[in-house]
Amino acid sequence: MILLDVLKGKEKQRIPIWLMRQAGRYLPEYRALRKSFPTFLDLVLEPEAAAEVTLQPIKRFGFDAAILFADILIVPYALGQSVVFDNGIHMGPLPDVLAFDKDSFLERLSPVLSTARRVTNTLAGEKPLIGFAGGPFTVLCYMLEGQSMKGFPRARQFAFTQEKKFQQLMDVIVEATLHYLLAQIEAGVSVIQLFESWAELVPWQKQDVWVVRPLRRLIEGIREVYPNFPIISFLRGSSSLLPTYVKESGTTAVSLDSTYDLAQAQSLPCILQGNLDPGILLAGGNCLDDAIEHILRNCPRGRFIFNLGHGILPETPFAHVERLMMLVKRLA
Ligand code: 1CP
Repeated sequence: MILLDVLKGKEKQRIPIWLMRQAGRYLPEYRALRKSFPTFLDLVLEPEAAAEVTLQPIKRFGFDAAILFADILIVPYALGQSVVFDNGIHMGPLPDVLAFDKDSFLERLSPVLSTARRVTNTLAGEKPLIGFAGGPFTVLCYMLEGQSMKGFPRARQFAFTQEKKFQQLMDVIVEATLHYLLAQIEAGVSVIQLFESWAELVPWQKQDVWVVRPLRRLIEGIREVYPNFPIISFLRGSSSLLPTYVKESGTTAVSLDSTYDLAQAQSLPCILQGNLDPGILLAGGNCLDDAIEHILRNCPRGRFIFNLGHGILPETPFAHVERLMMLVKRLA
């Protein structure tokens, strides 16, 4: 399994590739299946269909890994907060998170764990399944804001003005997320990606407490049970933090967003992933070919995983993904 080989520092013949948000709305077979479910959450909570959606992009493009079909906001859902995915995100009032109960939390997540078991069985050791969770800061931003809102003003105001309460909530999100990730690993996932998608909203004074320490606790918690388990961290919009983060967190790899020039990221002492701009994949043509070639020329061979700098855009023609696969497999 080439993706695991790279993450474990072994010899490899070519650069592995998968794409963030590779299952989803840009695929006609996803849109067709999605129609049979009233809401996105209904689909996520139906293991047979969710397993099929997880495998759709593997069947069509031959990516080197599958990623579990779920969402980072499944954690708030399992903590008892209502989450509606409908033209953005709409969430109910914050539940009494401090009354966290591990058993009922994992019980609500059991369909997702069942999806993971199904997919692992189908992949039969030929390709890895990536499990994931949101970074605690990102997840708490959604929980406090109650919706997707540019800059998360209310969540950040809460964080700055009610620091103690914010920290207590963070501690519970970390604990819950750790249980969820360990359960995913028990269900068969062989890599974890942590999506701290809103790291860019954290000022330097708070980077250590809001981002580095919570993610490090997740990584340490996983490794206490599964030593050396491969973990990819995505701190979107926070490249200045990466050198410190890599040193202090113990992450196996970092996923780079598109603001980072790969030529300059080489000095980071870990495996690298990313950083093709999803807008360039959407645009296609020469601009796509040039960007792919630039990445392949400048990536650290043997410790690089081809990916986007953020999730694939729903409008992306799948012919552009086919072109990407062809070039990466031919040139890499
Ligand atoms: O109706 C639909 O089809 C809903 C669209 C959709 C899909 C397909 C959402 C709503 N989530 C997902 C799946 C999903 N989300 C996956 C698994 C599929 C795959 O990767 O192949 C994963 C890993 C996520 C992760 C996720 N969800 C993140 C982190 C990654 C990132 O893009 O930064 C975030 C921030 C979310 C929240 C979320 N879920 C869905 C939407 C539209 C959003 C973003 C809302 C916003 O604008 O803030």
